[in-house]
Amino acid sequence: MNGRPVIFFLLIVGIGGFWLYTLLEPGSVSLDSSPTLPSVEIRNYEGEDLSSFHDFRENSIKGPQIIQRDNYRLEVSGLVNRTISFSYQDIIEKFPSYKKVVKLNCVEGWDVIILWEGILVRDLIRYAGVKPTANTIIFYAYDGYSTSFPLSYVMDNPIMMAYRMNNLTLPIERGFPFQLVAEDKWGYKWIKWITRIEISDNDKYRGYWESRGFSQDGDLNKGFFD
Ligand SMILES: Nc1nc2c(c(=O)[nH]1)N[C@H]1C(S)=C(S)[C@@H](COP(=O)(O)O)O[C@H]1N2
Ligand SMILES: [Mo]
Repeated sequence: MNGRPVIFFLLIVGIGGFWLYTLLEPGSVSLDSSPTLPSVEIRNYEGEDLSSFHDFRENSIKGPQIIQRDNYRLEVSGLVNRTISFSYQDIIEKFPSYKKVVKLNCVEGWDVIILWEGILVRDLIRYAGVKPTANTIIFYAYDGYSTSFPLSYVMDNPIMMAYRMNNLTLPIERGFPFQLVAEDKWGYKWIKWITRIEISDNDKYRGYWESRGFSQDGDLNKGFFD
């Protein structure tokens, strides 16, 4: 008997078997899936040294708040043309994202320099549309915290609502899903765990620390008492 067909057969089985092995073997590389690797915190951005998210002192009024990403809604209401209720994904997909290194200064005397990434508050507000009598923006959080600003502060400046810091999704203690990056303002204006934004004509509204004696405008270049 001619041995060549047998050798040929064995060769085909061998190659086919090896091919199947590479497909099924657990360590094999499959090209159609792209597993997500955990992000790493960055500590330098364009030559500038950054603080770590561990460098914050956690002293929130009720401790870290756990917000489930899938149940989360952000409401924008009050003196708007249309009330908004967005999911986490809606916000991230609908609005352009921006990055900036900004320092947070707490009245307790510590500060942190962080690369923030988020959407602009004014993009959100423009989407809702503002009624002519509005002059104030009030932010409310999951822990009952609140703070407010003249509407012009967020409309005339590129003020961010951050969902990432130092290349990480905002950690729970840092305000997941959103923290306001209230540039040029004391830390107590940087509200975390934002759940609702109200457009208002009540320029006398005072938030959590403001109603306990801290300055209403919270400007860094002034003292923190009125
Ligand atoms: N919802 C909420 N946001 C908050 C606070 C808070 O207690 N609750 N504390 C504020 C204060 S006083 C500071 S300095 C900054 C940063 O605080 P952290 O170090 O606790 O993150 O968050 C601000 N945002
Ligand atoms: Mo603070």
